[in-house]
Amino acid sequence: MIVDYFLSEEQQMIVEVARQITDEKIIPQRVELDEKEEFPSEILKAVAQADLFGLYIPEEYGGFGGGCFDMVIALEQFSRGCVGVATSFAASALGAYPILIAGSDELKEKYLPQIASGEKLAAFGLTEANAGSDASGIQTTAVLDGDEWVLNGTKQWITNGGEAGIYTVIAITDRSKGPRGASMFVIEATDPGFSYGAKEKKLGIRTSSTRELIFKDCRIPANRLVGRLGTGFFTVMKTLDLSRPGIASLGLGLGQAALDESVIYAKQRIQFGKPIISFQAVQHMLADMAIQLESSRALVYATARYIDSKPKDMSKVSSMCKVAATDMAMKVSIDAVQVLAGYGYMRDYPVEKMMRDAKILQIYEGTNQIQRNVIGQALNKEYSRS
Ligand code: COS
Repeated sequence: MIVDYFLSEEQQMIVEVARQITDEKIIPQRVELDEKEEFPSEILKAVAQADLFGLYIPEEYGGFGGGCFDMVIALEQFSRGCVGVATSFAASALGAYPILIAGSDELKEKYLPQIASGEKLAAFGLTEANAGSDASGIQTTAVLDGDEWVLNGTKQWITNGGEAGIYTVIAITDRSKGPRGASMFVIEATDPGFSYGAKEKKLGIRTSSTRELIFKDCRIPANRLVGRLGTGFFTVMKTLDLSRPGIASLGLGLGQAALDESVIYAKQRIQFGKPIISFQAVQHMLADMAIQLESSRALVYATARYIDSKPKDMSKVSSMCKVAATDMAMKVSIDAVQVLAGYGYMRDYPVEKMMRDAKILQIYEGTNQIQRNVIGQALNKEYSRS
């Protein structure tokens, strides 16, 4: 029994719908999707039919009109089944956020309904070969030529690459202006001069698609600029503030699944004539897993609700919940493999996949070291004010 977080009726419904998709579609297919490294198209169709792609999109653009908390509780369910599937869903929101945060009415009207209905997936293009943690070190350029922007460069490790129809991509528009010299654009999959690299082979989340986005004189209309010229870096930072609690919730679902598997196994596994759950060494491991999981859940839920109150600055709290829940997921999934021991190491049980999948949570959307920098710098600022 987990703590009651007093969800509204609507929120309980979101959990229920996402839980059903997870139990009926994701869990039965996750091993095969992982082994074949196959994109979960059929599952995402079911998510679209259940109207969950529009959870965070305003009703005027065909969405449900919810917010960060609604995304968190849906993502938590999906990642209980498979973080790879949940990542494909979350990455569409990540790609849509820049349009939502900074896009013109025209861009919102054109793209958000397609994303809300699940007709098209979105993706977010920031990372490059030499710009990961150092997000402002990107090299991709966009130059205005008449009434078109011309993009050149390569984005790396882009989730939903090759599967999405809509991409929000940051490029340098004036190198001399530092962080104020980058701008955000919407790219469509069919734009001339836009292509993809090969699908990457990954340690975990193998069902998700990760590819390079390659721009060779890619021409797009001038009105695909998202927000004002030179505001791209700021839009990226605000996007990540909004999306990181979603990554935290992937940690919650994975942590819950790892704990569930561990307790069920420990009750069944007999050694020295008793179920291993009766041994204190195992009980203490399970207790620590449960404590870490529930404290992370409390922090992530509180943070998501706070973010929905639209505070002026949310970087610190967003990073805090990302670190807490994803470090927890890594620890809890490693411990789950330990509780299941020899069986846990075999692919017949799901915990080895959970351990492989957990690792990316500490890396993508900003490594947990970068999150600690953000938190540390925010503390430094807060305490200089008082
Ligand atoms: N919201 C609004 N503005 C922000 C912001 C935020 N969350 N974070 C930074 N800014 C602003 C700063 O205030 C600064 O503006 P001023 O010049 O007016 O003060 C500007 O942006 C530059 O900020 P800063 O100097 O802190 O930028 P840095 O280049 O030092 O980088 C980090 C900051 C490391 C935090 C950033 O590069 C980052 O988040 N990196 C990780 C990126 C990431 O998540 N990559 C994973 C791939 S994305 S899936």
